[in-house]
Amino acid sequence: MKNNSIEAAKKLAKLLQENPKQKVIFLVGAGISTSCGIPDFRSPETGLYHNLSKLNLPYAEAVFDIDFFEEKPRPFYLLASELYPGKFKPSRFHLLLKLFQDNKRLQRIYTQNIDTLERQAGISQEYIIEAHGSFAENHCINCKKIFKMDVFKEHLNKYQKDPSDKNFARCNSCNGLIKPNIVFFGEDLPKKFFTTWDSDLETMSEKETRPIVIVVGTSLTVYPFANLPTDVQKDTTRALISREIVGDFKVSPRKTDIIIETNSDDAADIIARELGWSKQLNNLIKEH
Ligand code: CNA
Repeated sequence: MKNNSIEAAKKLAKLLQENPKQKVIFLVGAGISTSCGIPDFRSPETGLYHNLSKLNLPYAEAVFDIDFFEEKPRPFYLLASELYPGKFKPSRFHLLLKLFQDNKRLQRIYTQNIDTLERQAGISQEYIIEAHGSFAENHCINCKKIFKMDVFKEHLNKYQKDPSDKNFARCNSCNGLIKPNIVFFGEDLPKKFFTTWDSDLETMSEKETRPIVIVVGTSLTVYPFANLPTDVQKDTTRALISREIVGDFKVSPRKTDIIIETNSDDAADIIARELGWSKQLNNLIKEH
């Protein structure tokens, strides 16, 4: 880890120590889960988009296109089998998030991830906004009927045993395809995402309630999520923990931005150490 990143991580921790009542809003993406063995989308060579190229998709994002899914559901089944919750453990960074909750410093986590690892780390649902939904529930893309998690999971299990199986999960009312409630391109984000962000933005206008906003492991390329760091009021400190400088941190950097250009787990270790949470972090790692 480069010296300036270590210094930046220490600076962030110092800010948190000097303002013990200040809470944190995290905006996170696939990068916080790569160390768990879940590939992100866009990292060269290892990212899912790179690996999906073997499926002859017209373009990589087609796997999340509702019209394409209706015509060819199979690529999404392949992607779902790579990401499906249950087979992965939270990373050190997820466990640091849990410590922010335990130490009463967590205001919110907005996650683009669909792996539910924030929940598995033990973070309470009231703090988590799953901006792009999750696999927890399904619906028919035709008549919108709701189905439980298992309905899609059963078909996914069959697909994993025999990828040539042509039976996809279908609605028992209209025979439409059943899809998990994860947000595809062109679909609306959950209402809660917008209403909660509006109320979190309000907390930024008062000095006493102003949080710090920390963006972690996202390429900031998927909208409207990518707009959140831009929305953050100028008086509010923003930090970025990532392998690369992205989005508004690159296009419109602010003097007060704290840039920690490194792996999220390495940053987690330094922040935990500086805040005196290393023992708690190690205990959580042992528990998981
Ligand atoms: P992305 O576009 O793949 O970007 C990931 C970013 O994280 C890149 O900038 C990487 O350089 C960076 N990065 C990768 N590993 C690390 C690391 N260890 N530490 C720090 N930074 C790292 O992913 P986004 O989240 O920005 O894109 C949004 C998509 C990805 C959402 O719609 C998700 O549903 C989707 N996605 C989710 C998962 C998951 O649930 N784990 C996995 C893959 C994709």
